[in-house]
Amino acid sequence: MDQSSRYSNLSLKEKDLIEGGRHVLCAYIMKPKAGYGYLETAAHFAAESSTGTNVDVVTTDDFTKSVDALVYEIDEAKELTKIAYPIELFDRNIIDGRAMIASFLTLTIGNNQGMGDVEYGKLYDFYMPPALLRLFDGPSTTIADLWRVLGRPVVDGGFIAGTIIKPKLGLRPKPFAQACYDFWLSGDFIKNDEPQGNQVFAPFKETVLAVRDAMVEAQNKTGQAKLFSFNITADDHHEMVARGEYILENFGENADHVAFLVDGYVAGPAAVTTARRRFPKQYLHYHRAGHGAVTSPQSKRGYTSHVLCKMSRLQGASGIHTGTMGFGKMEGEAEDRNIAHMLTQDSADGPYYHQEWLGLNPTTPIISGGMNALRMPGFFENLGHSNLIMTAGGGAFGHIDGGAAGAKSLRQAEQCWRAKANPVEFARDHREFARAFVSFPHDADKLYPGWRDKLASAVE
Ligand code: CAP
Ligand code: MG
Repeated sequence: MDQSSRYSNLSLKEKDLIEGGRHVLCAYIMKPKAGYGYLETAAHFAAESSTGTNVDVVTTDDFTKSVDALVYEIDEAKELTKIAYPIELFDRNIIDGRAMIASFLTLTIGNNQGMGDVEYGKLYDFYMPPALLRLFDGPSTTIADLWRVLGRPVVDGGFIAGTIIKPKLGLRPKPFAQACYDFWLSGDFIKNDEPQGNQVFAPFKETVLAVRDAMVEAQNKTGQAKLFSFNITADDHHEMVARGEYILENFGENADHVAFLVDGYVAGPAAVTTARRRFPKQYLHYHRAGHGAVTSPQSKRGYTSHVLCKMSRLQGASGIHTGTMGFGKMEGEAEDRNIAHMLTQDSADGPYYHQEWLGLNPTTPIISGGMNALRMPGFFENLGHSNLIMTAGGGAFGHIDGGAAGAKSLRQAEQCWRAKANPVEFARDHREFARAFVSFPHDADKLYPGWRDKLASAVE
């Protein structure tokens, strides 16, 4: 059945839809299966994403039609479909009238993902009008709160040097806390790796207490504040709350040095909002493990990393992993810096839509995945600033002189970029940075050919 007469209106102008402020706009790359017309399939896609199904139903009335999603632009050659969703379609809480990402996903990227006439459809960008944007929680705690704890300026407070305790799993509480202490001798921020929680060999409560003690020790030793991001992810929100409360009770005066990490892709939007609403004073660290299944450029379904990050700011993540923009081990490219800009700026351009955030708090880009000191100068050069959290697990604990030296090497690498220094020259009088060259020789050869001769004595 061709539904294009009802679910498309190609005379609608995007500018007018934005000025009207009553629609969420979505840009998809969509391809029909062989034998199906482009507009016809796009209209079916819009129907299934809003008021319709594959046949007319007798219960439809005039009001129903006023909330149809409409295809307003197509470009078959580019496989581009743009759809306008009336904001009335999106579910609101009965407790406070607020909007939710679960509903946004169910509509814009729900049943349309499995339709028989669609080869693929992937959400590349969306525009959120002010009337709906203001109903999202947004972040309540930001990097400025972490900078305040660290005793830094709350604007442009600079680079937060972080790590992930490695090995990913398999440390008992004592060696785990010892690794924390070592890194904290020079670093600022440590996070649980995404699968770490309450394993039998590292019981949660025992580990929390050991980390607490290590933090106190490291703070006493260095005279500096230290930060830890605890994984509180669970299927059951009571479990998440129990973990969060246990941490806060036991950290006492250092409770504001603690962030809560949520595996927000696998545990879903409900887990993110549980943390956002139940612990609004804690920095909410969104780890996105698993996202590649839908966001990878190789995946033709789902949505992109840009979309994931934008949703996380609406939901209220204080920080989210944004990838390493091609400088680390995970998929990504230099242009992904635009994702970071969308998270931090009040007015930013996405691939298809400009977004005004209307003063909604920013979300920190958390840079992670195969980073080490050698890869950092290039990374910062590409992004243009270092007001962010970077976590380097292998990059810190893979340093041949251990976690403390690894942490120092990360800090030095950022200083090298800020000083606009040549990294090989800089390494001559920054020992931990120099020793990163011998720790990661494969990277060193690739990024700084000729370093072996120039640094021969500095790296001994
Ligand atoms: C990094 C990491 C992070 C990834 C996730 C890991 O460790 O802890 O989970 O950064 O990817 O387990 O791989 P390394 P993303 O520093 O040792 O690589 O940040 O892209 O979501
Ligand atoms: Mg990890």
